[in-house]
Amino acid sequence: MGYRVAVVGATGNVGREMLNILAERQFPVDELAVLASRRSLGTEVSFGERTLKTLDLDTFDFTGWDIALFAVGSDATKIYAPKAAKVGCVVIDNSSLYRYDPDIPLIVPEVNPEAVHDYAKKNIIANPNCSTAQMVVALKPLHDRAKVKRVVVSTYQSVSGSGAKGIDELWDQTKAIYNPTDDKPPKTFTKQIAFNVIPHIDVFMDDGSTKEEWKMVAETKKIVDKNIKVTATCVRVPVFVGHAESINIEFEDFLDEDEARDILRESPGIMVIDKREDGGYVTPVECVGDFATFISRIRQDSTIDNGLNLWCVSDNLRKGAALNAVQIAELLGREILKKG
Ligand code: 11C
Repeated sequence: MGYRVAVVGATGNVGREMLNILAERQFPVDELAVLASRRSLGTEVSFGERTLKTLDLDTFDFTGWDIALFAVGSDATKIYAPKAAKVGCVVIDNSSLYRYDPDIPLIVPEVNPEAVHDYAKKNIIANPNCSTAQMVVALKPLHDRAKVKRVVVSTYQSVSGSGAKGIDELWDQTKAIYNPTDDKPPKTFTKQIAFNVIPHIDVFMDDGSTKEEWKMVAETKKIVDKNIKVTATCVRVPVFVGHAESINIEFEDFLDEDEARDILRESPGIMVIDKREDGGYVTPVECVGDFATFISRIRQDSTIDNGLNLWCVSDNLRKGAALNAVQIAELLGREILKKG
């Protein structure tokens, strides 16, 4: 016996990836409902070999459904997630709405799987922001060995983090560069994204950081350890899919770069590609469609006592969103629901 699973926001980039990943990982699905807003109603989506028609989220009754994977914005989540949770369907939510609620676990299965046992307080589990997810996968095994004190991270985030409209804007502006009569002013981003980089993701906060940067701080504390200090600069780059991060870590104890490489090699969800030669590292285009978080450029930071630098790349639509959500569903199934 398997699960009755609903995917909410099935026509979006993340919703479609959720369906791909459920099929690829052969999640034990007995019945699948693909839900969308009225605007996208009837749109067809693929699930393995099958093509499914989307149903109306507004009128859908979640009674009797085991798990709902939500991939819609916070506004829609606020309306529909409590409806599902109330009738016993466990919500795994990809929006930022519930991430900082102390009664709702925020889970990266490689890092804090034990938090799944707190799901029942609200019947909702939150999925982290993409830039946090890949970073904490890398931090956790190193933290277990040498205790992370402080992290300085700079991100290089692809336009797919802003959804399909971000992808379209990069595509249209890139074409327009070669055709100056075809002006494509910024709409989704605040400045030109083609052939440019923009140090601004999400809204500005009072202290001068952006919300994306704040999320990396707050979510790392909630998922890994509240004592870890994080300072982040988040930057949008003209890449379609795949977020990259330059991570500088200061530890309590000394950790040699070779030992760090060995630890990361043995850790779940991580693929180390770290040869000190041309091309001996991973870039975003190479990680697209993959499940792993790739780590390269592992090296000592000789400017502090116990410091390491590394380069971390992952598919933001997968580990950063859909894959992590499906892994949470697998964890929930294994530990709690036990049907599959
Ligand atoms: C981006 N990280 O790359 C964002 C997208 O809080 O789930 C995901 C926003 C979130 O633009």
